[in-house]
Amino acid sequence: VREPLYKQGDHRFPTNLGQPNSGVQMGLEPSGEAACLRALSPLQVALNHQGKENILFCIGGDHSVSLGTVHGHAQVNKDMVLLWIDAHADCNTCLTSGSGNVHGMPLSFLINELQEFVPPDGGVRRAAAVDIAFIGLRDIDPGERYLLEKFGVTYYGMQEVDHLGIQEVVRRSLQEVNPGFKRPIHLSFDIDSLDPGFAKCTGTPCRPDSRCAKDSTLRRRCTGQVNPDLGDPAQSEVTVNAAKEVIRACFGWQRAGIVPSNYQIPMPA
Ligand code: NNH
Ligand code: MN
Ligand code: MN
Ligand code: MN
Repeated sequence: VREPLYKQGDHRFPTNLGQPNSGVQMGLEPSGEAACLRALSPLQVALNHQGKENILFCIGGDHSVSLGTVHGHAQVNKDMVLLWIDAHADCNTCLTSGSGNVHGMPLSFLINELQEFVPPDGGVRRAAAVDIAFIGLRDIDPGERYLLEKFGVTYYGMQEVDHLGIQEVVRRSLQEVNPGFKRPIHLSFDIDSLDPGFAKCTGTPCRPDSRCAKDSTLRRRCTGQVNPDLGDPAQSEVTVNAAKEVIRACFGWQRAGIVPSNYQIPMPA
């Protein structure tokens, strides 16, 4: 838990994560499906103790870790909204999943409206379908597509990102799930939302243009998020660097650099 480097309302940081009690979760490394249980209580404790302006950042994996982080965050901030940045929709139920991988299912347990389709889960806190926006989707399974349409979930695929630009897509997403930008945001970021040119070492890489749509069915059986075992050392370094860039961006880092608050231009003598 640490203070964000940017100011609230900073127009250069359109996700507005600077608002109180927001959290970011990033799926990393192939540690497996039980990780969600370990994420649960620390996240909740940290959110209970953090100052109003802080962001909680959780790195864990695989992406089923979100089951714990979303539950923990929603328990503390019931009005939380959820941004899901991912190539995949991760809302397969145990019965619609073709792979059986839990990291393709976490949202089936976390969306209120889907509860009749999944086994009882012992009281996980959830979000309503209208409180979720997906960004970056490009490989949605048939059952997932059905559920997204049935419950009117907001989603923007890569076509919209290409056409409108990521900033406009984020702005529209937040406008839909969080009009007025008053509610805390939980950002769940899957490394496979990135172009595999920057993040190859993940279980289900998926090129962001539409030509790739079916590629990943071949790789469907892999699990894992940033997984250095899946590429050569050079690819692994590129992937880890991309992950680090995303993490730094969550705390206000920009390629343009940040103007230090008390900066004064050195004057010649
Ligand atoms: N939709 C597929 C499945 O259910 C792939 C999910 N893989 C992911 N999701 N990496 O982020 O198995
Ligand atoms: Mn994914
Ligand atoms: Mn995912
Ligand atoms: Mn994934």
